[in-house]
Amino acid sequence: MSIEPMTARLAAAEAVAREAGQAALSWFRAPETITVKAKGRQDFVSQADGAVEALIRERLAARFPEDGFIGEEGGHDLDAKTNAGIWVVDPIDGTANFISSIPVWCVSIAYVVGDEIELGVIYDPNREEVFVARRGRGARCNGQPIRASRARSLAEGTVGIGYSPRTTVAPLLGAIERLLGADGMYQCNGSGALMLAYVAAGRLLGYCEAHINAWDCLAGILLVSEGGGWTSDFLGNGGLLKGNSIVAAAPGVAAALSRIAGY
Ligand code: LIP
Repeated sequence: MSIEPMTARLAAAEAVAREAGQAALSWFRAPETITVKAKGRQDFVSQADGAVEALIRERLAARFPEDGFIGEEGGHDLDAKTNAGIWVVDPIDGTANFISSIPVWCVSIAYVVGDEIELGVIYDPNREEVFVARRGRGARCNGQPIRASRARSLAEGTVGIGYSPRTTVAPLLGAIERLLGADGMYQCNGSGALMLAYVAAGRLLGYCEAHINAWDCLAGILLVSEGGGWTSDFLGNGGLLKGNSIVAAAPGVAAALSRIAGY
């Protein structure tokens, strides 16, 4: 019996995320073997990132040779003539934590066809949590359905706010000031993918960042929307290759957080 292609891709994405996460965990548990380079200001990479991305790229290309691939470390392989879809991968999201032995990082794999995110998998091997979403079929964590928070006010919880030197500090400081003024609270755990997964699971009320890359956020965006949350239009205006701002929120606080983010 032939398996429907998207079903096959979702099963493969989860299996590859788990294998990649365990490979990353082996590096994480041997910090003396990790060498770190700076790609830019507060933008680090280790040989673990490259090795794990190569593993993911190899496994997916072997199963789905017609698909394109965009990875944080290895760049993109896009052939518009043949692509059935594009895998968008961050092998280790939360790199700053990973290289500092802080167990807050994950593997993020998304699959995009045209302007739709079809599949998203985020695997956190530190907590043994696998977040999975397929467009139109809901979101799950370790097989159990997850949903965005039912909060009606930002005063009821915490919002994740990401930052990188790709933007000035003004959007960050403005968002923090407006959020605190609305009796909200913020956190930044260093992994945009995990913070988006936590919005989908109702642990955070929302997440925003003035500029984030597609490989950091596409899986998380699908998790949030399939968990009943709201997200801004990340892929519009070239977000796949240029990155974009992101606002993701529980439905009851989406308008308030969009105003507070200001982008
Ligand atoms: C990180 C993102 C985070 C962002 C950081 C960094 P990385 O990804 O997940 O949202 O604020 O600047 O880009 O570099 O750890 O894969």
